[in-house]
Formats: sequence, C-alpha cells, structure tokens
Amino acid sequence: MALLSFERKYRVPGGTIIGGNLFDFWIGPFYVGFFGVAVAFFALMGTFLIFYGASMGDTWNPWLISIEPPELSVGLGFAPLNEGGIWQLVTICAHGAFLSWALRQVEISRKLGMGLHIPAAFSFAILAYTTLVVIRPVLMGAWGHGFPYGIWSHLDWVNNVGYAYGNFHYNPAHMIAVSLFFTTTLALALHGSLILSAANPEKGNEMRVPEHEDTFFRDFIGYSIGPLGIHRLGLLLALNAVLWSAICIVISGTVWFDAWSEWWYWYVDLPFWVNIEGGING
Ligand code: 07D
Ligand code: 07D
Ligand code: U10
Repeated sequence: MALLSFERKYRVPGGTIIGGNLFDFWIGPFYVGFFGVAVAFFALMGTFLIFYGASMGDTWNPWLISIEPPELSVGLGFAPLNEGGIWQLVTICAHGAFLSWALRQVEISRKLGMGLHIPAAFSFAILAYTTLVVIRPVLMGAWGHGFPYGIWSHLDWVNNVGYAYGNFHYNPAHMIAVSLFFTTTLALALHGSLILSAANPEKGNEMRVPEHEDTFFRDFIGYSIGPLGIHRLGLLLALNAVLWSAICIVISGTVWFDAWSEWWYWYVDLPFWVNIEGGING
C-alpha cells in the first residue's frame, strides 16, 4: 500500500492512554495526542527558562550559555531562581518532556498495533539522563552534582568529574560501556553494508534474498545470527551501552570514591599471589 493511502487508512481514533478523543488528531505529519500537548508545554517552558537564565548571564553566545545547578551547599533543597533554581525547573521540564515523548511513542505504537520496543528503548536514554541529574545527585546529597545545561560547560563537567576519579578510563563499567558503544557501531556498519550489498544491486542485477545474507556470514565466520537476530542484537548492544554508562557514573562518588586505577588492586591482592615473595606485589 502506498504510504499516503496507508496513512489515510490508519489515521483513525483510538489507542490513546489519556484524553480519549480530545487530542486524538494530527497537525500536518505530527500525531498530537495528550502527550504531544504535554511535550509542547514542557519543551516551550524549558526553552523559555533557558532564555530567561541566559538573559541574566553575561553571554548570548549559544556555545557559552550555561544554566548552572545550585552550589553544593544547597544540598537537596530548593535554590533561588538565579542561584540554581532555574536549573532545577529546567530539570523538571526536561523530565516532563522526555517522559511525555516516550508516552507519545506508546500511543502511536498502540494505534499501529505494534510492540512497545521503541518507547522501551528511549526509556534507557531517559534513565541515563535521570541518573546524571537526579539519582546520582540524590545519592551524593546535593543537586550541585548534576551537570550544567550548556554546550561547552557540560563538556567541562564531564572532564572535571572524569579527573576527580583519576583516569576515568580505569572505571570498569566505563570500559564495558565504551566497548558496547564501539560494538554497536560495528554491528550497524556490518548490517547496513550487508543489506545494501544484497538489496540494492547495480542496475540490471537481481536483488539477493536473506538466504544470501545468511550464507555470506556462514562462509565468512561460520555463523549467521539471522535477519531478525541482528536487530535483536543491535537493540541489546545499544541498550546495554547506555545502561553500563549509567552504571559507570552512578558508582562514581557513591560506592567508589578513589581514583579508579586503585580499584584494580583487588587483582593484585588475590590470595593466590598476595604473599608470594618476588610475586606480583614485587
Ligand atoms: C544526533 C540526535 C539529535 C540531537 C542533538 C542534540 C540540544 C542542546 C541546549 C544550549 C546524538 C540537541 C542538543 C537540544 C541545546 C542548550 C542548553 C543525538 C542525535 C543534535 N548532551 N556530550 C553533545 C546533550 C551529556 C558529551 C552534542 C544532551 C552528558 C560529549 C549536543 C544531553 C555527558 C560530547 C549534546 C547531554 C555528555 C557531547 C551532540 C542530555 C555524557 C561531544 C549530541 C539531555 C553522556 C558533543 C559540544 C549528539 C559535542 C556532545 C547534547 C548529556 C558528554 C550539544 C541534550 C552530561 C563528550 N551533547 N553529554 O549528537 O559536540 O547526540 O559537544 O542528557 O563531544 Mg552531551
Ligand atoms: C545522558 C543523553 C540522554 C538524552 C535524552 C534525550 C533532547 C531533545 C531535540 C533534536 C547517555 C535528549 C533530547 C534534548 C533534542 C531535538 C529536536 C546519554 C544521555 C534523554 N568516554 N565519561 C561516558 C567515552 C573519558 C566521563 C558515556 C569514550 C575520559 C564521565 C560513554 C571515551 C573522561 C562520564 C563514554 C571517554 C571521561 C562519561 C557517555 C574515549 C573525561 C559520564 C554516553 C574514547 C576526562 C558518561 C551516563 C552516555 C556516562 C560518560 C565514552 C573518555 C569521563 C560510555 C568513548 C577518560 C564523567 N563516556 N570519559 O552515557 O556514563 O550516553 O553518563 O576516550 O557521566 Mg567517558
Ligand atoms: C528508522 C528505521 C527505519 C525507517 C526510518 C527510521 C530508525 C526500518 C522505514 C527513522 C530514522 C530516520 C528518519 C533517520 C534520521 C534520524 C536520526 C539521525 C535521529 C535524530 C533525529 C533528528 C535530529 C530529528 C529530530 C526532529 C524532531 C524531534 C522533530 C521536531 C518536532 C517538533 C518540534 C514537533 C514535535 C511534535 C509535538 C510536540 C506534538 C505534536 C504537536 C504539534 C505539532 C503542535 C503543537 C506544537 C506547538 C504549539 C509548538 C511545538 C514546539 C515544541 C515541541 C518545542 C520546540 C522548541 C522550540 C524552541 C521551537 O529503522 O526502517 O524507515 O525511517
């Protein structure tokens, strides 16, 4: 079915979670729904607050605008607007917008009779953000541990927090997360290139089918995960990359306080060689 006639057939009421038929319509290509209105509200409010914060700062350079979290001394209390209060309100608006965005994905999936894989996947991104600005700051006792909302300033935050634990590369969960991000891009490159090589032949050549794709990898590495399997694997890799990122940052400053290189002494201190003279301990 052509895309436009498909859309005409599918664009019927139903599938909403909240609001019944009230917002069950489209504006141009966009489905609205209760959560579309909620996204518009929170996104506009958050953007307005960032502009308001910028107007009290000393720059309109978009790279340098920064909405700072409260001082550590504020702890988990409310801060005055221009001393971190704006950051707190923007954080609330961001959560409102991201959660509404996920729920809008749920409504559209329900309308189409599809699974909820997309909102489930997006929830991992929200979890990573919540870990950075709510879960870890609450566990550490101050909103000031959240990252500032600015293009340059959030990079400084990552750098400073990284060096606060020595060399952040020694964080074992960071290693797992980084490796998973790299593996995700490898998997996408393998999959994208495999599909194009089979399904988009030179003019005059016949398109190849999934059996060809399977056979390529069986010939090449002895095993094919299959056309459905590669999508499951891709999702699993990507979600784990984000999950292990959230883990690597939430353990820094809550269960581990030293340089991350120190953590590896568990290996040196294993009973097999800890007391051996001339052994691994020197
Ligand atoms: C391509 C989809 C489109 C999304 C885009 C982002 C805004 C922000 C707001 C001025 C892949 C839109 C940006 C709405 C404007 C204000 C106040 C997604 C695509 C194009 N970062 N980060 C960027 C965010 C964190 C880090 C770029 C957001 C953590 C590093 C962009 C968040 C840590 C680098 C950006 C967030 C961290 C970046 C490109 C939230 C660890 C870079 C992003 C809500 C995760 C890169 C100058 C991109 C860069 C970059 C946005 C959180 C590290 C500005 C919205 C605190 C090391 N980040 N980031 O393409 O060039 O994403 O920075 O959590 O090198 Mg970041
Ligand atoms: C948080 C984004 C959520 C986004 C949402 C949506 C909008 C709408 C609108 C476009 C998690 C936002 C949407 C705003 C936009 C329109 C219209 C994603 C989030 C909800 N590191 N490191 C990571 C690497 C070093 C450090 C993660 C590599 C140094 C710290 C990842 C290297 C030091 C933290 C990663 C490297 C250091 C991290 C980030 C290499 C600094 C974190 C990915 C090669 C000196 C962060 C949860 C992520 C983390 C994190 C990779 C180096 C410090 C695994 C490859 C050694 C402090 N690093 N890092 O988490 O875990 O995305 O965050 O050197 O906090 Mg690192
Ligand atoms: C995949 C796939 C597959 C496909 C695919 C895809 C994965 C099997 C079949 C999809 C992949 C692609 C298309 C590839 C490219 C994608 C990426 C690289 C990912 C990153 C994407 C982007 C960078 C684009 C981001 C753009 C967005 C989010 C659109 C912006 C939209 C809006 C601002 C409107 C949002 C709608 C809302 C809120 C609800 C509806 C309501 C209204 C429209 C009206 C009400 C709104 C208002 C009054 C104001 C709205 C203002 C808002 C929201 C705030 C904005 C703030 C401002 C300051 C302006 O596997 O194959 O093929 O295609």
